[in-house]
Amino acid sequence: EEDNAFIEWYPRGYGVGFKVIRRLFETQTDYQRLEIYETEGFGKLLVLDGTVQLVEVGEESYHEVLVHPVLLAHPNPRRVLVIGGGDGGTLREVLRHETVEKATMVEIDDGVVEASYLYLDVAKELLDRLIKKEEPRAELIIGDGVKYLRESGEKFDAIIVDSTDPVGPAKLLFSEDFYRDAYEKLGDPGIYITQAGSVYLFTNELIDAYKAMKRVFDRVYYFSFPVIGYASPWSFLVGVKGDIDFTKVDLERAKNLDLYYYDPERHETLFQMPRYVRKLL
Ligand code: AG3
Repeated sequence: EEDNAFIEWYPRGYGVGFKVIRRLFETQTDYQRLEIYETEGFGKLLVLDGTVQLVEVGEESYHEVLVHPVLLAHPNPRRVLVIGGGDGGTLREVLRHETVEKATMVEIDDGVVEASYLYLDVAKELLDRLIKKEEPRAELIIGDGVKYLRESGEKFDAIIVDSTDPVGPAKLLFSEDFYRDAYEKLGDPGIYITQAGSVYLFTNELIDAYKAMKRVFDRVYYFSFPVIGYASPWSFLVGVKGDIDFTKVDLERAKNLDLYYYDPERHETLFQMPRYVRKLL
């Protein structure tokens, strides 16, 4: 690796890198190796097991796109479950929806929550309130999302999976069994979204996840977006229970959100997918 740079290496030697000023923190949590860097131009960088999770400047290019399209496609999302997302960015976006009465975030690694609270300007105040149990509309559960979903007696209008890559430890979150548990715990109508990896570099994983979701959900959609810090384009998969048309979003509710990357008035532009990938889906 080059001096003063952090590079994430993807398969076949494809790299995504940031010039860094210094490493601010590193630790081995119970689940993964966690590092935080100060970058030259993008604020702080959170890395888990060598993979970029976010940079402060541009994290909205991921969090807005993961959250708002599905919540604006659902007619009235009140109960939301977030699996993963320990930095708090996803939950922060969820709570911007006034329809949401209660959001639950299940993060397996409290080391991610703690380091994000201490070092990142992503959702500091929210994480503080969650840790102190002072956030009226949300709760944080430190635990295994797979187990939580299987055992939960609740139903959710939306389930949002903000995991690490569809390879390695998060692999279970991309299995047909997990999708079946999610389908069962969704209300009717209900909507599910997961990030699904780099279109070019994890194409096979994207296709496998899409096919597994097709066996479970009533409708499945794919889309992609260029996320700052990830090998672009990045893919997302949406599963629907019941009757939701994910090609349409509520533009009235969107007006209250003041978005920076995701453009609800151009929702149709999300569905961009390279032709060779579309043909495999
Ligand atoms: N979760 C998605 C991380 C996937 C990135 N993969 C990679 N860089 N190889 C991000 C957490 C942000 N809330």
